[in-house]
Amino acid sequence: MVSSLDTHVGTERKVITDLPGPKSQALHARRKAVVSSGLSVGFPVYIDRAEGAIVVDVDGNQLLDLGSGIAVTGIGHAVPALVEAVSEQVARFTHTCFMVNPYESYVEVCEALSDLTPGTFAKTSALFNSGAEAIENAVKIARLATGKPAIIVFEHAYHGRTNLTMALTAKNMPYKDRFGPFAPEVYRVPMSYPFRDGLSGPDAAARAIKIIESEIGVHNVAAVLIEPIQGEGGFVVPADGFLPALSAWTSANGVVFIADEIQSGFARTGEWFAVNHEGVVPDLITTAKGLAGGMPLAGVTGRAELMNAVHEGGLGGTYGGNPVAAAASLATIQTIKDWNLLERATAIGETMRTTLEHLAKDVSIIGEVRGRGAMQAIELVEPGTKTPNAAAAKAILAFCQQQGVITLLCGTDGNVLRLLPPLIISDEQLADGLAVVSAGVRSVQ
Ligand code: PLZ
Repeated sequence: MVSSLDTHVGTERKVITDLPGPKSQALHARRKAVVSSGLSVGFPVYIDRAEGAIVVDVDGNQLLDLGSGIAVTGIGHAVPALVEAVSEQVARFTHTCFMVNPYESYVEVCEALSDLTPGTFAKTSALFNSGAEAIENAVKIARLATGKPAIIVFEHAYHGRTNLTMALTAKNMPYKDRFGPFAPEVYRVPMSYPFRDGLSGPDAAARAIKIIESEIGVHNVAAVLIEPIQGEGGFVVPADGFLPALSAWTSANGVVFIADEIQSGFARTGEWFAVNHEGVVPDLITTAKGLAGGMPLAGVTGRAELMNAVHEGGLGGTYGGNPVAAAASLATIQTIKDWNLLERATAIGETMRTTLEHLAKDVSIIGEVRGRGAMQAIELVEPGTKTPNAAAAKAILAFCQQQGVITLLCGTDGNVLRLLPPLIISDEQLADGLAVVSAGVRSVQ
């Protein structure tokens, strides 16, 4: 279907120019004249095409993708099933607005979400365009359904860049600085961060709950909103028992438990959702990113009595659940099942973990290796301390970029290097990528 384009891409990393190459540099000069400088520049290498785990730039360099466009192209780039589904849908129709004229694929995506999310109770979904929009809607639904205003969020949280989601996001720079005033009735409590607080999961939960009860008041709280594994905030995996204790407290107190699975969901951690690792069943789950393999789609899924508490017309948007994005999502879900990508994510995680832990033993700037499945990170510290070392993280990232390996940073202190490879990455590609990351760490050490 895409045969008119020469899209064939090799499977190997191959750097043939300095990075960025001359064509990328020329494009970057054009960009500067017309694109707002408010958008950050991670790596100004302009992309021409991509396949599997390889991204090809306009100068013909083949880069190995260990970032998946921030956990979006989880099934890999240009997967044939997705290309076909999207192409066919574009030819059939691109848009009606689901609220004007509905179509089957929207319903099918919601059926799949009911089926894949934890919980055997009746569930319904609503679809949107971006993660932030899904979060906004989850908060709207929780407030309406409970009749209460307060939303509890956590230290290091990231939930988006719209006005409400900026309020929910923890980190000031670059997300919030001078963009206020922010939405009210958002309260932040400490996260479980075992590397830094040394607390057990239940103890960290008791600390957060005590603050909620004494400083906010249970009868004011609509929802507890949490990333089961924090993404932008530093791949913080809460101590075992933290999520179950919070979830039990919300159930006992008529508070809606919202899991933001936008980054951690959709097979990334070796389960459909990160909450599954601890048997936690949220009342509402937000999804985006890996849900549609690169097409913009997001969802809120949860208990029917909450989702359906909203009056008709209370939820919506022009593009939400767009037919092309819905087709991409159905192809993505089928691909995850057909290719056993849950198992593959677990195996990728084990390989990454073994290599990074081995490396951590040899160097003194890795404070901790953490993550679940194909969502792993190293937290960089000043040698032999726990002091965040953002300079080391930046230097490793730059080293990887020069070698043609795409990695990402995160963390409130910018000192965490995270790896989010596409789940179709081959063993050879993964070994190659990890060798470059290891060399990067050793070059900084
Ligand atoms: N919730 C857990 O990870 C998006 C942000 C990139 P949107 N993370 C990438 C950037 O710098 O803007 C994210 C997330 C979690 C919500 C969001 C927001 O999703 O699709 O970017 O709106």
